[in-house]
Amino acid sequence: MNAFPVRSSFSWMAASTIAATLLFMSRAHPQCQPTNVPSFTKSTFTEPTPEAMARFGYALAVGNVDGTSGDEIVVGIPNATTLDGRVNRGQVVVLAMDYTLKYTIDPPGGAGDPGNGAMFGAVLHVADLNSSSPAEISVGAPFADTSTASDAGSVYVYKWNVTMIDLHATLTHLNPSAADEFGDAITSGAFKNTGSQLELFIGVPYDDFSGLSNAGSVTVAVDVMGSANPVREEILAGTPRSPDYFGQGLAVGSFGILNEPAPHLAVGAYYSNLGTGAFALGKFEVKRWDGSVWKHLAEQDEPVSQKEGYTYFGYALAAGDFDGDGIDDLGVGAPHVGVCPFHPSGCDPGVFYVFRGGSTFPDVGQLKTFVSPEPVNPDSPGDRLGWSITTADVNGDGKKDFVVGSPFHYVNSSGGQKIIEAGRAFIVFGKVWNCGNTILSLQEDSPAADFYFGWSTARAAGTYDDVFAGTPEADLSLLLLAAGRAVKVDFQ
Ligand SMILES: [Ca+2]
Ligand SMILES: [Ca+2]
Ligand SMILES: [Ca+2]
Ligand SMILES: [Ca+2]
Repeated sequence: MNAFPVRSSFSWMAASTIAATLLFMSRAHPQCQPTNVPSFTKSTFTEPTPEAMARFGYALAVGNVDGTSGDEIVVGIPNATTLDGRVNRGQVVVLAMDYTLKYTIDPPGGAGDPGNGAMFGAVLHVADLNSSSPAEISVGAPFADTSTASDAGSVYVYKWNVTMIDLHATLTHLNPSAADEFGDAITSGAFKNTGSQLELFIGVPYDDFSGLSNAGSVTVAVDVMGSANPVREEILAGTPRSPDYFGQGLAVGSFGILNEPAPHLAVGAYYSNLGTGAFALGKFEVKRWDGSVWKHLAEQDEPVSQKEGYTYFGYALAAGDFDGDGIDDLGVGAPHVGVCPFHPSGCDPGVFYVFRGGSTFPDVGQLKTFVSPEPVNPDSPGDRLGWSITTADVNGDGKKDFVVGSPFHYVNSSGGQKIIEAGRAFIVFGKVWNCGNTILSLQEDSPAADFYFGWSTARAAGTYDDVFAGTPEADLSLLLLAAGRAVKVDFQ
């Protein structure tokens, strides 16, 4: 995980009422009906008792996690003071859909205590891991200290237990060492399907082994809910190298690779040089469980930016059927494409790619490339499109839409000034593959510099899925700097 950027100055811009803008990129094609862009309302919510510098909204997830039938909103506050008064330890809150507080989850004490500065809640994953409603909450604390190693990282799995949300398991790396950051990414999938139990996949991008510093790995926790101490396995890159940071981006999908039964696991390695000697090209790899080993199927490096390096290709991944052909497609963020000072149109605007699922996946001949539809601001230190990615079907047409965060993007103030690093999120609407895609640009109603809207994104299922985006450095008042907030975009 990258350290949170230090803000250079504090500023508070007047509230802007700029509406979200629609941008169309169209090409003639007989199947290309106009995209239905539904109407939506935005509402903003905060921690019920906000705390300065706590960074509410750094991570978001939505799902039914308790005994009531509806969904809850799960929000990470990785720099929160916990109930025992310890500062900067991290916390997770579970909110009802009306934003009232339902539960507060503090990191555990005792043997599983992650220590201060653990960033408990920096990463969240909500999924029903045991095919028994409700869903479980997995909380990453990538800077947790284990008994033997500082900042090795831990993941805590919580389950609903009649009246409360209880800690079920504390997971660490099989061989924790300092600064591994176990828990920088978390996802799940049914690869072994032992009793309908999902496996939990945990990225360890700064794992060191065999003399390879920061090669990275993925830990698989098998039958997570069947035991408080689940079996753990390790997935390595096809050819582990230093420093690949393998394991930062994770996505599970069924990508249609020829002769390779689904599901498939895509793993990002955003710093990989692929052994070329070039600097940090970035790649993703594709794996599956073949009954005895986690088999390496394919890999793909950053495809189109003249191999400029330092693109962070693979930093974020998400899977879904974008074009509606029944096969999952892979969205890949490369938020640092456009390296200073070589890039003519500004630094680090970022690029978002969609690789089409199919027999030849991943295939640069079946690739869509999206840049920000807003002009890049040459004064900006970088928009970083592709920093966060979530799939959702916000217009209910059966094609997954990608919600792509660009948290360092400027927005325009009502006076026409560019508000640096206020943040935007873009929704790229799914469409038949050869059709042009529609992009919806979202921003906060009251954007301000260095707030980072779009740092995190999440989806709530519905007839039209709703979208959530976090603004973790939002100041709520002069006394509540960087308390953070989040926005729900309710599509109708
Ligand atoms: Ca519920
Ligand atoms: Ca469950
Ligand atoms: Ca598809
Ligand atoms: Ca859609």
